[in-house]
Amino acid sequence: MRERSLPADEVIASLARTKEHDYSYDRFFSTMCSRPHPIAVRAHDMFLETNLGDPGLFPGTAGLEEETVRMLGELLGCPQAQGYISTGGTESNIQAVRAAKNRSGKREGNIIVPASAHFSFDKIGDLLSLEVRKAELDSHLRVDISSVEALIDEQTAALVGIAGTTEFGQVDPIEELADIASEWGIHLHVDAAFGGFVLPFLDNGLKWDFSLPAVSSITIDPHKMGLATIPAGGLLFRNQDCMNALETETHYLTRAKQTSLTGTRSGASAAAAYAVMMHLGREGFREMVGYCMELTRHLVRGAREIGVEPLIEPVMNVVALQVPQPPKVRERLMDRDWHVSMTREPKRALRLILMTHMSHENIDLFLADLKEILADIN
Ligand code: 0PR
Repeated sequence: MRERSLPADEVIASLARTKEHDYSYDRFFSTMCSRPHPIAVRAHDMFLETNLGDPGLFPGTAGLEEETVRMLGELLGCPQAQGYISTGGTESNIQAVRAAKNRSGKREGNIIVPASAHFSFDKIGDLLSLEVRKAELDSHLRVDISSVEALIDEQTAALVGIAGTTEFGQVDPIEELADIASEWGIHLHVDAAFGGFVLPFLDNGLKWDFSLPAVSSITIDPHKMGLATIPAGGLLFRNQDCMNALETETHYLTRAKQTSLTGTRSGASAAAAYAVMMHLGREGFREMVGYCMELTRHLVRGAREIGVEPLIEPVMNVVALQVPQPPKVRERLMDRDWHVSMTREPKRALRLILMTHMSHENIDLFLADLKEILADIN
Protein backbone atom coordinates (compact mmCIF):
# COMPACT_ATOMS: atom_id res chain seq x y z
CA MET A 1 0.00 0.00 0.00
CA ARG A 2 1.05 3.59 -0.60
CA GLU A 3 2.35 5.65 2.29
CA ARG A 4 0.63 8.89 1.26
CA SER A 5 -2.96 9.55 0.31
CA LEU A 6 -3.92 9.77 -3.36
CA PRO A 7 -6.73 12.27 -4.14
CA ALA A 8 -10.10 10.59 -4.71
CA ASP A 9 -10.47 11.81 -8.30
CA GLU A 10 -7.08 10.34 -9.18
CA VAL A 11 -8.06 7.00 -7.66
CA ILE A 12 -11.31 7.02 -9.60
CA ALA A 13 -9.54 7.99 -12.83
CA SER A 14 -7.16 5.10 -12.36
CA LEU A 15 -10.08 2.73 -11.77
CA ALA A 16 -11.76 3.98 -14.94
CA ARG A 17 -8.59 3.38 -16.96
CA THR A 18 -8.31 -0.13 -15.56
CA LYS A 19 -11.94 -0.91 -16.33
CA GLU A 20 -11.31 -0.03 -19.96
CA HIS A 21 -9.35 -3.30 -20.22
CA ASP A 22 -12.56 -5.25 -19.64
CA TYR A 23 -14.54 -6.44 -22.65
CA SER A 24 -18.06 -5.25 -23.46
CA TYR A 25 -21.29 -7.12 -22.73
CA ASP A 26 -22.42 -6.20 -26.26
CA ARG A 27 -20.18 -8.97 -27.61
CA PHE A 28 -20.75 -11.57 -24.86
CA PHE A 29 -22.47 -14.80 -25.85
CA SER A 30 -20.69 -16.74 -23.13
CA THR A 31 -22.21 -15.33 -19.97
CA MET A 32 -25.30 -16.09 -17.96
CA CYS A 33 -25.08 -12.70 -16.28
CA SER A 34 -25.97 -9.40 -17.87
CA ARG A 35 -25.86 -5.71 -17.15
CA PRO A 36 -28.08 -5.32 -14.12
CA HIS A 37 -31.37 -3.49 -14.50
CA PRO A 38 -30.90 0.21 -13.58
CA ILE A 39 -33.28 -0.14 -10.64
CA ALA A 40 -31.13 -2.99 -9.28
CA VAL A 41 -28.11 -0.70 -9.35
CA ARG A 42 -29.97 2.00 -7.44
CA ALA A 43 -31.26 -0.46 -4.86
CA HIS A 44 -27.82 -2.05 -4.48
CA ASP A 45 -26.30 1.35 -3.88
CA MET A 46 -28.91 2.20 -1.21
CA PHE A 47 -28.17 -0.95 0.81
CA LEU A 48 -24.39 -1.16 0.40
CA GLU A 49 -23.53 -0.99 4.09
CA THR A 50 -26.13 -3.49 5.29
CA ASN A 51 -25.05 -6.85 6.65
CA LEU A 52 -27.54 -9.69 6.71
CA GLY A 53 -25.00 -11.75 8.63
CA ASP A 54 -26.25 -9.87 11.69
CA PRO A 55 -29.88 -9.28 10.71
CA GLY A 56 -31.01 -7.91 14.08
CA LEU A 57 -29.06 -4.73 13.30
CA PHE A 58 -30.83 -4.34 9.95
CA PRO A 59 -34.42 -5.47 10.52
CA GLY A 60 -35.66 -3.45 7.54
CA THR A 61 -33.24 -5.15 5.17
CA ALA A 62 -33.93 -8.55 6.74
CA GLY A 63 -37.64 -7.99 6.07
CA LEU A 64 -36.80 -7.16 2.46
CA GLU A 65 -34.94 -10.44 2.12
CA GLU A 66 -37.92 -12.34 3.57
CA GLU A 67 -40.23 -10.63 1.11
CA THR A 68 -37.88 -11.44 -1.78
CA VAL A 69 -37.85 -15.09 -0.73
CA ARG A 70 -41.65 -15.04 -0.50
CA MET A 71 -41.93 -13.64 -4.04
CA LEU A 72 -39.48 -16.24 -5.34
CA GLY A 73 -41.45 -18.99 -3.57
CA GLU A 74 -44.65 -17.72 -5.15
CA LEU A 75 -43.00 -17.73 -8.57
CA LEU A 76 -41.93 -21.34 -7.98
CA GLY A 77 -45.30 -22.62 -6.76
CA CYS A 78 -44.78 -22.41 -2.98
CA PRO A 79 -45.33 -18.97 -1.38
CA GLN A 80 -44.53 -20.33 2.08
CA ALA A 81 -41.11 -21.65 0.99
CA GLN A 82 -38.21 -20.85 3.30
CA GLY A 83 -34.77 -19.75 2.21
CA TYR A 84 -32.39 -16.88 1.76
CA ILE A 85 -30.55 -14.77 -0.80
CA SER A 86 -27.16 -16.38 -1.29
CA THR A 87 -24.12 -15.35 -3.30
CA GLY A 88 -25.16 -17.43 -6.32
CA GLY A 89 -25.90 -20.84 -7.71
CA THR A 90 -22.82 -22.46 -6.24
CA GLU A 91 -23.67 -21.49 -2.66
CA SER A 92 -27.34 -22.41 -3.11
CA ASN A 93 -26.45 -25.83 -4.50
CA ILE A 94 -23.94 -26.45 -1.69
CA GLN A 95 -26.48 -25.51 0.95
CA ALA A 96 -29.31 -27.52 -0.58
CA VAL A 97 -27.19 -30.66 -0.64
CA ARG A 98 -25.81 -29.92 2.82
CA ALA A 99 -29.36 -29.71 4.19
CA ALA A 100 -30.28 -32.96 2.44
CA LYS A 101 -27.20 -34.70 3.79
CA ASN A 102 -27.72 -33.45 7.35
CA ARG A 103 -31.37 -34.47 7.35
CA SER A 104 -30.69 -37.89 5.86
CA GLY A 105 -27.94 -38.72 8.35
CA LYS A 106 -25.96 -40.30 5.47
CA ARG A 107 -22.53 -38.99 6.38
CA GLU A 108 -20.59 -40.85 3.68
CA GLY A 109 -23.34 -41.07 1.15
CA ASN A 110 -23.74 -40.17 -2.48
CA ILE A 111 -25.74 -37.81 -4.61
CA ILE A 112 -26.93 -38.40 -8.14
CA VAL A 113 -26.63 -35.55 -10.61
CA PRO A 114 -27.10 -35.48 -14.38
CA ALA A 115 -23.89 -35.64 -16.44
CA SER A 116 -24.86 -32.11 -17.54
CA ALA A 117 -24.71 -30.74 -13.98
CA HIS A 118 -22.83 -27.54 -13.29
CA PHE A 119 -19.32 -27.97 -11.86
CA SER A 120 -20.53 -26.66 -8.51
CA PHE A 121 -21.60 -30.24 -7.78
CA ASP A 122 -18.00 -31.42 -8.07
CA LYS A 123 -17.09 -28.86 -5.41
CA ILE A 124 -19.97 -30.17 -3.31
CA GLY A 125 -18.66 -33.73 -3.47
CA ASP A 126 -15.31 -32.52 -2.21
CA LEU A 127 -16.65 -30.17 0.46
CA LEU A 128 -19.31 -32.48 1.87
CA SER A 129 -17.44 -35.78 1.37
CA LEU A 130 -20.17 -37.16 -0.84
CA GLU A 131 -19.68 -39.33 -3.89
CA VAL A 132 -21.09 -37.50 -6.91
CA ARG A 133 -22.63 -40.07 -9.24
CA LYS A 134 -23.25 -38.78 -12.73
CA ALA A 135 -26.26 -40.11 -14.59
CA GLU A 136 -26.14 -40.35 -18.37
CA LEU A 137 -28.08 -38.13 -20.72
CA ASP A 138 -30.64 -39.24 -23.30
CA SER A 139 -30.57 -38.20 -26.95
CA HIS A 140 -32.29 -34.89 -26.05
CA LEU A 141 -29.54 -34.18 -23.49
CA ARG A 142 -31.93 -34.65 -20.56
CA VAL A 143 -30.99 -36.96 -17.74
CA ASP A 144 -31.72 -40.59 -18.54
CA ILE A 145 -34.11 -41.90 -15.90
CA SER A 146 -32.95 -45.52 -16.19
CA SER A 147 -29.40 -44.36 -15.53
CA VAL A 148 -30.56 -42.55 -12.37
CA GLU A 149 -32.37 -45.71 -11.25
CA ALA A 150 -29.25 -47.77 -11.81
CA LEU A 151 -27.16 -45.43 -9.61
CA ILE A 152 -29.51 -44.98 -6.66
CA ASP A 153 -29.01 -46.95 -3.44
CA GLU A 154 -29.58 -46.80 0.32
CA GLN A 155 -26.73 -44.32 0.70
CA THR A 156 -28.17 -41.75 -1.74
CA ALA A 157 -28.70 -38.50 0.13
CA ALA A 158 -30.12 -36.45 -2.73
CA LEU A 159 -31.20 -36.51 -6.34
CA VAL A 160 -30.55 -33.46 -8.48
CA GLY A 161 -32.44 -32.38 -11.58
CA ILE A 162 -31.65 -29.33 -13.66
CA ALA A 163 -34.19 -26.88 -15.00
CA GLY A 164 -32.05 -25.08 -17.55
CA THR A 165 -28.72 -26.84 -18.00
CA THR A 166 -25.66 -24.62 -18.15
CA GLU A 167 -24.53 -25.89 -21.53
CA PHE A 168 -27.72 -26.76 -23.39
CA GLY A 169 -30.53 -24.91 -21.61
CA GLN A 170 -32.32 -28.25 -21.39
CA VAL A 171 -34.81 -29.22 -18.67
CA ASP A 172 -34.52 -32.65 -17.06
CA PRO A 173 -37.66 -34.79 -16.64
CA ILE A 174 -38.25 -33.46 -13.13
CA GLU A 175 -41.67 -35.18 -12.82
CA GLU A 176 -40.03 -38.56 -13.29
CA LEU A 177 -37.22 -37.69 -10.89
CA ALA A 178 -39.92 -36.64 -8.42
CA ASP A 179 -41.52 -40.10 -8.68
CA ILE A 180 -38.17 -41.75 -7.89
CA ALA A 181 -37.50 -39.32 -5.04
CA SER A 182 -40.83 -40.04 -3.38
CA GLU A 183 -40.49 -43.78 -3.89
CA TRP A 184 -37.10 -43.74 -2.11
CA GLY A 185 -37.96 -40.93 0.34
CA ILE A 186 -35.02 -38.86 -0.92
CA HIS A 187 -34.48 -35.11 -1.16
CA LEU A 188 -34.95 -33.83 -4.72
CA HIS A 189 -33.08 -30.63 -5.47
CA VAL A 190 -33.80 -28.69 -8.67
CA ASP A 191 -31.01 -26.49 -9.95
CA ALA A 192 -32.87 -23.68 -11.72
CA ALA A 193 -30.04 -21.18 -11.24
CA PHE A 194 -30.52 -20.11 -14.85
CA GLY A 195 -33.98 -21.43 -15.72
CA GLY A 196 -35.74 -20.11 -12.61
CA PHE A 197 -36.33 -16.71 -14.15
CA VAL A 198 -37.01 -18.11 -17.64
CA LEU A 199 -39.31 -21.13 -17.39
CA PRO A 200 -42.15 -19.45 -15.45
CA PHE A 201 -42.52 -17.04 -18.38
CA LEU A 202 -42.45 -19.51 -21.27
CA ASP A 203 -45.81 -21.32 -21.16
CA ASN A 204 -44.25 -24.58 -22.34
CA GLY A 205 -46.22 -26.75 -19.93
CA LEU A 206 -43.14 -28.24 -18.27
CA LYS A 207 -43.54 -29.21 -14.60
CA TRP A 208 -40.37 -28.75 -12.64
CA ASP A 209 -40.98 -26.56 -9.56
CA PHE A 210 -42.61 -26.86 -6.09
CA SER A 211 -45.92 -27.70 -7.77
CA LEU A 212 -44.43 -31.21 -7.71
CA PRO A 213 -44.74 -32.29 -4.05
CA ALA A 214 -41.46 -34.26 -4.13
CA VAL A 215 -39.35 -31.21 -5.00
CA SER A 216 -37.64 -30.26 -1.72
CA SER A 217 -35.40 -27.37 -2.77
CA ILE A 218 -34.72 -25.06 -5.70
CA THR A 219 -31.79 -22.87 -6.71
CA ILE A 220 -32.84 -19.72 -8.61
CA ASP A 221 -30.41 -16.91 -9.30
CA PRO A 222 -31.48 -13.28 -9.47
CA HIS A 223 -27.99 -12.41 -10.79
CA LYS A 224 -28.56 -14.45 -13.93
CA MET A 225 -31.90 -13.94 -15.70
CA GLY A 226 -33.25 -12.00 -12.71
CA LEU A 227 -31.30 -8.89 -13.83
CA ALA A 228 -30.11 -8.20 -10.28
CA THR A 229 -26.59 -7.18 -9.31
CA ILE A 230 -23.87 -9.76 -8.61
CA PRO A 231 -23.84 -11.56 -6.14
CA ALA A 232 -27.48 -12.56 -5.86
CA GLY A 233 -28.47 -16.20 -5.64
CA GLY A 234 -31.66 -17.72 -4.33
CA LEU A 235 -32.10 -20.87 -2.26
CA LEU A 236 -35.57 -22.08 -1.43
CA PHE A 237 -36.78 -25.04 0.63
CA ARG A 238 -40.30 -26.33 0.76
CA ASN A 239 -39.95 -27.08 4.50
CA GLN A 240 -38.51 -25.27 7.47
CA ASP A 241 -36.88 -28.60 8.48
CA CYS A 242 -34.29 -28.12 5.76
CA MET A 243 -33.42 -24.64 7.00
CA ASN A 244 -33.17 -26.07 10.53
CA ALA A 245 -30.71 -28.64 9.23
CA LEU A 246 -28.38 -25.77 8.27
CA GLU A 247 -28.43 -23.94 11.60
CA THR A 248 -25.29 -22.94 13.42
CA GLU A 249 -25.36 -21.25 16.82
CA THR A 250 -24.13 -17.68 16.70
CA HIS A 251 -23.67 -16.84 20.38
CA TYR A 252 -22.83 -13.16 20.21
CA LEU A 253 -24.90 -11.99 17.24
CA THR A 254 -28.34 -10.38 17.29
CA ARG A 255 -29.90 -13.71 16.34
CA ALA A 256 -29.01 -16.95 18.06
CA LYS A 257 -28.78 -19.03 14.88
CA GLN A 258 -27.57 -18.64 11.33
CA THR A 259 -28.42 -20.76 8.30
CA SER A 260 -26.39 -19.06 5.56
CA LEU A 261 -23.03 -20.41 4.43
CA THR A 262 -21.27 -17.07 4.58
CA GLY A 263 -21.25 -15.00 7.76
CA THR A 264 -21.09 -11.36 6.81
CA ARG A 265 -23.21 -10.91 3.69
CA SER A 266 -24.48 -7.85 1.91
CA GLY A 267 -28.16 -6.94 1.92
CA ALA A 268 -27.56 -5.04 -1.31
CA SER A 269 -28.16 -8.08 -3.51
CA ALA A 270 -31.45 -8.87 -1.79
CA ALA A 271 -32.53 -5.26 -2.25
CA ALA A 272 -31.53 -5.38 -5.92
CA ALA A 273 -33.44 -8.62 -6.54
CA TYR A 274 -36.47 -7.21 -4.70
CA ALA A 275 -36.37 -3.97 -6.70
CA VAL A 276 -36.27 -5.70 -10.09
CA MET A 277 -39.11 -8.08 -9.22
CA MET A 278 -41.31 -5.29 -7.92
CA HIS A 279 -40.52 -2.98 -10.81
CA LEU A 280 -40.89 -5.45 -13.68
CA GLY A 281 -43.57 -7.70 -12.28
CA ARG A 282 -44.45 -10.88 -14.17
CA GLU A 283 -45.45 -8.74 -17.12
CA GLY A 284 -41.98 -7.19 -17.41
CA PHE A 285 -40.22 -10.54 -16.99
CA ARG A 286 -42.45 -12.12 -19.64
CA GLU A 287 -41.45 -9.35 -22.03
CA MET A 288 -37.75 -9.68 -21.19
CA VAL A 289 -37.77 -13.47 -21.59
CA GLY A 290 -39.78 -13.04 -24.81
CA TYR A 291 -37.05 -10.77 -26.15
CA CYS A 292 -34.31 -13.30 -25.28
CA MET A 293 -36.29 -16.10 -26.94
CA GLU A 294 -36.77 -13.95 -30.05
CA LEU A 295 -32.98 -13.41 -30.14
CA THR A 296 -32.58 -17.17 -29.79
CA ARG A 297 -34.85 -17.88 -32.75
CA HIS A 298 -33.07 -15.19 -34.78
CA LEU A 299 -29.70 -16.80 -34.07
CA VAL A 300 -30.88 -20.33 -34.89
CA ARG A 301 -32.57 -19.16 -38.11
CA GLY A 302 -29.42 -17.33 -39.21
CA ALA A 303 -27.19 -20.26 -38.25
CA ARG A 304 -29.29 -22.63 -40.35
CA GLU A 305 -28.97 -20.26 -43.29
CA ILE A 306 -25.20 -20.75 -43.18
CA GLY A 307 -25.54 -24.51 -42.73
CA VAL A 308 -25.04 -24.71 -38.97
CA GLU A 309 -27.48 -26.75 -36.88
CA PRO A 310 -28.13 -26.58 -33.14
CA LEU A 311 -27.54 -29.76 -31.11
CA ILE A 312 -31.09 -29.58 -29.81
CA GLU A 313 -34.00 -27.32 -30.64
CA PRO A 314 -33.49 -24.63 -27.96
CA VAL A 315 -35.81 -24.94 -24.98
CA MET A 316 -34.69 -21.63 -23.55
CA ASN A 317 -32.21 -18.91 -24.52
CA VAL A 318 -29.15 -21.18 -24.68
CA VAL A 319 -27.96 -22.53 -28.03
CA ALA A 320 -25.33 -25.17 -28.75
CA LEU A 321 -24.18 -24.91 -32.36
CA GLN A 322 -22.55 -27.84 -34.11
CA VAL A 323 -19.51 -26.65 -36.02
CA PRO A 324 -16.44 -28.52 -37.26
CA GLN A 325 -13.44 -28.11 -34.91
CA PRO A 326 -15.24 -26.09 -32.20
CA PRO A 327 -12.04 -25.06 -30.32
CA LYS A 328 -10.55 -23.60 -33.50
CA VAL A 329 -13.75 -21.81 -34.48
CA ARG A 330 -14.05 -20.41 -30.99
CA GLU A 331 -10.49 -19.15 -31.09
CA ARG A 332 -11.11 -17.39 -34.39
CA LEU A 333 -14.30 -15.86 -33.02
CA MET A 334 -12.43 -14.65 -29.95
CA ASP A 335 -9.85 -13.04 -32.28
CA ARG A 336 -12.76 -11.04 -33.65
CA ASP A 337 -13.82 -10.07 -30.13
CA TRP A 338 -16.80 -12.46 -29.93
CA HIS A 339 -16.98 -14.15 -26.56
CA VAL A 340 -18.41 -17.61 -26.92
CA SER A 341 -17.83 -20.73 -24.88
CA MET A 342 -17.95 -24.44 -25.62
CA THR A 343 -19.87 -27.41 -24.33
CA ARG A 344 -17.80 -30.30 -23.01
CA GLU A 345 -17.08 -33.68 -24.57
CA PRO A 346 -18.71 -35.81 -25.85
CA LYS A 347 -21.01 -33.09 -27.19
CA ARG A 348 -18.49 -30.46 -28.19
CA ALA A 349 -20.26 -27.44 -29.69
CA LEU A 350 -20.20 -23.67 -29.58
CA ARG A 351 -22.32 -22.49 -26.67
CA LEU A 352 -24.18 -19.21 -26.88
CA ILE A 353 -26.45 -17.60 -24.32
CA LEU A 354 -28.83 -14.94 -25.54
CA MET A 355 -29.10 -12.46 -22.70
CA THR A 356 -30.83 -9.07 -22.62
CA HIS A 357 -27.61 -7.27 -23.52
CA MET A 358 -27.55 -8.94 -26.97
CA SER A 359 -29.12 -7.40 -30.07
CA HIS A 360 -30.37 -8.61 -33.46
CA GLU A 361 -27.72 -6.43 -35.13
CA ASN A 362 -24.88 -8.04 -33.21
CA ILE A 363 -26.23 -11.51 -33.90
CA ASP A 364 -26.15 -10.68 -37.63
CA LEU A 365 -22.57 -9.41 -37.36
CA PHE A 366 -21.61 -12.54 -35.42
CA LEU A 367 -23.17 -14.83 -38.02
CA ALA A 368 -21.38 -13.01 -40.84
CA ASP A 369 -18.07 -13.57 -39.02
CA LEU A 370 -18.93 -17.19 -38.27
CA LYS A 371 -19.71 -17.78 -41.95
CA GLU A 372 -16.33 -16.38 -42.99
CA ILE A 373 -14.47 -18.40 -40.38
CA LEU A 374 -16.21 -21.63 -41.38
CA ALA A 375 -15.45 -21.02 -45.06
CA ASP A 376 -11.83 -20.36 -44.14
CA ILE A 377 -11.21 -23.47 -42.07
CA ASN A 378 -13.00 -25.84 -44.48
N1 0PR B 1 -26.17 -23.99 -11.68
C1 0PR B 1 -26.30 -23.73 -12.99
C2 0PR B 1 -27.34 -24.47 -13.79
C3 0PR B 1 -25.48 -22.78 -13.58
O1 0PR B 1 -25.58 -22.55 -14.89
C4 0PR B 1 -24.51 -22.10 -12.79
C5 0PR B 1 -23.58 -21.10 -13.37
C6 0PR B 1 -24.44 -22.41 -11.42
C7 0PR B 1 -25.30 -23.37 -10.90
C8 0PR B 1 -23.48 -21.73 -10.50
O2 0PR B 1 -23.85 -20.41 -10.32
P1 0PR B 1 -22.83 -19.31 -9.79
O3 0PR B 1 -21.81 -19.10 -10.86
O4 0PR B 1 -23.72 -18.13 -9.58
O5 0PR B 1 -22.26 -19.80 -8.53
N2 0PR B 1 -23.57 -20.94 -14.74
C9 0PR B 1 -22.69 -20.08 -15.47
C10 0PR B 1 -21.56 -20.92 -16.06
O6 0PR B 1 -20.79 -21.54 -15.35
C11 0PR B 1 -22.10 -18.97 -14.66
C12 0PR B 1 -21.39 -17.95 -15.47
C13 0PR B 1 -21.82 -16.66 -15.50
C14 0PR B 1 -20.24 -18.27 -16.20
C15 0PR B 1 -21.15 -15.70 -16.20
C16 0PR B 1 -19.55 -17.31 -16.94
C17 0PR B 1 -20.01 -16.04 -16.94
O7 0PR B 1 -19.32 -15.07 -17.67
O8 0PR B 1 -21.48 -20.96 -17.27
